[in-house]
Amino acid sequence: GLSGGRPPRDDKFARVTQEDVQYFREALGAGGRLVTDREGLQAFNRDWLGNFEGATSVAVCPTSTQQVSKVLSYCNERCLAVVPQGGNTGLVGGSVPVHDEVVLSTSAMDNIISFDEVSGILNCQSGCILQALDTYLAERGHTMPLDLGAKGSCQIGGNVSTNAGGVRLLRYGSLHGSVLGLEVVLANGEVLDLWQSLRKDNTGYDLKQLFIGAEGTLGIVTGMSLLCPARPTSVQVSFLSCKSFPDVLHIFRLAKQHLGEVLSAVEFLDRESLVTALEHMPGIRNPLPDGTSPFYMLVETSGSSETHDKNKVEEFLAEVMSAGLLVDGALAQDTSQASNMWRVREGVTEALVRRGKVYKYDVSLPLAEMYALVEEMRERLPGDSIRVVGYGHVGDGNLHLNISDARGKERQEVREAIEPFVYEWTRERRGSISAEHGLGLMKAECIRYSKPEAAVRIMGAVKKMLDPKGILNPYKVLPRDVVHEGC
Ligand code: FAD
Ligand code: S2G
Ligand code: ZN
Repeated sequence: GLSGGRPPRDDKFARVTQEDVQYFREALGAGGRLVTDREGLQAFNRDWLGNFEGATSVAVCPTSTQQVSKVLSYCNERCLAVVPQGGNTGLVGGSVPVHDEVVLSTSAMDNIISFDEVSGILNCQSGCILQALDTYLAERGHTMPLDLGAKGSCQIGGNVSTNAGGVRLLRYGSLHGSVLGLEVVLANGEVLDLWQSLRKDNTGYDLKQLFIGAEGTLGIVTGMSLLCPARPTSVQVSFLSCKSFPDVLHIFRLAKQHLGEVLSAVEFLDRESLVTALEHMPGIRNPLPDGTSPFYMLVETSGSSETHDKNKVEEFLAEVMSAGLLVDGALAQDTSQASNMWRVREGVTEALVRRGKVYKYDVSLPLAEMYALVEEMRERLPGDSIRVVGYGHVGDGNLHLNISDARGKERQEVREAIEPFVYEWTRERRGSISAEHGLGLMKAECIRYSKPEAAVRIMGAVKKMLDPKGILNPYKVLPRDVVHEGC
């Protein structure tokens, strides 16, 4: 579903010819993977939600920085538009072509280069899948500093490019802090070596930060160094139910107070989210006998002492109970109960897609008003096949408002009941219209709801400096009126 409608093809871009494909084939050499058949291209043209479908005629899978550099400098010369693609799990249409842009996939760049068990610093290529990195680190007593439901296919280069948040940001902070160094190939093929592996480096402007969250519009991230925490040896997961959103916030406060340094996640989901997950995700069950309370929470601690942490969690639950906030609660007794609790929370995304058409809004709001938007949306939407759900990362003030329509296709009257209301409502509270998923194509014309004109103009100037011809991920992130001509 496109908020602003699909932009027309910018005919400053050349169209791919057989000579281009031949050049890519030679640039990749024998080992390289190049996809040109319609069947094979589907996976590159279609986004995870199935909302956006492009029409590339060639997907290029380089295995090295040098190959990325060769491909990009050629495309820059030819003025061929390029979409960088990682695991293609993005939710805002940023990772697929709008028209016939070349797809440059990092899927074949999945080498782990080194890991230092003293400093916890990992060096790897962008195409490493998040889950694979976490498994590698687990064997070495460490963990990735982020976790999200797409871990099985999202790649660390895509995580960096969307500045992915996920369910552990509360504990390990954002990638702006965990990423120590980046290697980026610019539109003209120049390799920008920002690949330090230092916790501190105050020599000039911290340029790598520009590429974290740039969604592939400023350069292609090919490698990085990442600070990875020691893996917790004791993880306690509890699942609670309560009567109101103010109670959710009160419980969050108690969690910070009583669990403090071992607290690693505070997620919430409303009853509608829980019901949707239970209806559409076989293999998960309600962790509580209570399926009627309006709100549910998952509270996780990650520490190094089972007894110490269990005591803290039990004390926290007793405190929540004595404050009269708890309707029901359970502390996972084993890993299967703990993973079921997580599968309930992380299963909502997939469940919504299975139920029908999803209108997704990923907003940051002041905590006190975080759920009011869900209630207002319920007022504005018909109650027929529509279900309005709210869930997300309480600790980050990040609400995932999803409007689900069991009637699987986009309806204009539904979209118009939501937009621009949701964006205006968020702007009035100085929230963000994209907490973690990015702007992509879906919200490329919406940045001004959350950024002042001066900031948008500076972003346009940065884009023009780093990608003068505008070949990197065109039509995305920045509004068309600030992205200059070129080519
Ligand atoms: P892609 O989707 O391939 O690309 C994402 C963007 O980054 C695109 O604009 C692309 O052009 C650009 N890009 C990709 N690789 C590179 C590169 N090497 N260099 C430059 N640009 C690049 N997101 C969250 O933040 N938090 C969540 O909790 C979360 N949960 C999710 C759960 C599910 C089930 C799903 C399907 C998605 C979820 N997401 C979440 C969204 C998505 O997984 C993240 O945005 C993720 O970081 C995308 O990684 P990817 O490798 O799939 O990137
Ligand atoms: C989450 C995933 C996408 C969504 O589950 O935390 O970021 O909106 C989301 O369901
Ligand atoms: Zn999220």
